[in-house]
Amino acid sequence: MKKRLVYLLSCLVLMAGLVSCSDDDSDDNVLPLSVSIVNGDKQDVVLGKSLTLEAKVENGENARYEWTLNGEKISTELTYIFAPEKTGAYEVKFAAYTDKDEASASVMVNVYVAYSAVKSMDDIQFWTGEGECRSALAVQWISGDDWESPVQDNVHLLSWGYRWKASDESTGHQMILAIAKADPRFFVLVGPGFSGVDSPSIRGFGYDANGDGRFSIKNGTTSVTYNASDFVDGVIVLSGDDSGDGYVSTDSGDYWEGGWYEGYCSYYLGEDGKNVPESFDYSPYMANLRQLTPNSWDAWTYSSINSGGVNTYPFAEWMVSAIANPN
Ligand SMILES: [Ca+2]
Repeated sequence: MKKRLVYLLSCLVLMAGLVSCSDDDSDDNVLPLSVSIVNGDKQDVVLGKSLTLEAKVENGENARYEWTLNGEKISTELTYIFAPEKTGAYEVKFAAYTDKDEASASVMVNVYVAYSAVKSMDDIQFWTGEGECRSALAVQWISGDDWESPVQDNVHLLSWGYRWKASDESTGHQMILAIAKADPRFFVLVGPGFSGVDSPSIRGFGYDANGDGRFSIKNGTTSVTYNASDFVDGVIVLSGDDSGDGYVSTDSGDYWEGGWYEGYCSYYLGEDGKNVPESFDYSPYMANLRQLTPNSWDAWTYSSINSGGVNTYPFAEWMVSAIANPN
């Protein structure tokens, strides 16, 4: 392949000089077949919608095309419209064959549930807690590489409702713990804060987005793995040297974000009110020092760099509801 590439490059150089390529070794003279899938190797689609996958083929004269889904042949066209019926991660592969050559490219398509849009607190479907006051928690995960201007399909800003009594003096941290306990899909890593274990910090958020009951994160450096059953009431309290950095979800259909030095969960507060705030401001408090107020909105995002200048804001206009409590 390398040899062929070098030959190709030298041909191009020669052609630029208006000198034609030699026909001496005709087999190697054919430009290599290559294929790619438009929009890249990881794409998301909401369950209920379809995703048009388009392949690009170069030097594929008379080539035969084949799309496969998890190994099964599904189409022989250049374009394949994928209309999944279940959530999950699907490997869709495109291959082109000529008499002498073949090439393929694949895309991992994550199919997630169609969450309901949230414009006001009444739109939130998951509720826990008791009392006359209501607050909302929202956590944002972004899939794909573009965090600054992601497309809506890659923004997952899920929200939960929390009821509390005014006499409880509930904090933002208590709201997170209560929701983690109540929602079997929601997972939280907690670590010590800036003044030790008495001031907890949030180190990570996870969500069993494909709803298969499995959730697992693995640390690429230490190989430490936490499974759903390791979380107690939805929470793992980190100790020792484990900062929460370096974990990734082992299930590409789930959401995970976490860390402390390499990136961190950042905390935003919106204006109190029944409707989703139009914008959120960076919280001046750690969650355990943030006193909830009636109709308050707390939002968390993940920022890749530990710097006040580079933060990922909540895309409030795209807020959706976490899946309602299981029966
Ligand atoms: Ca899962």
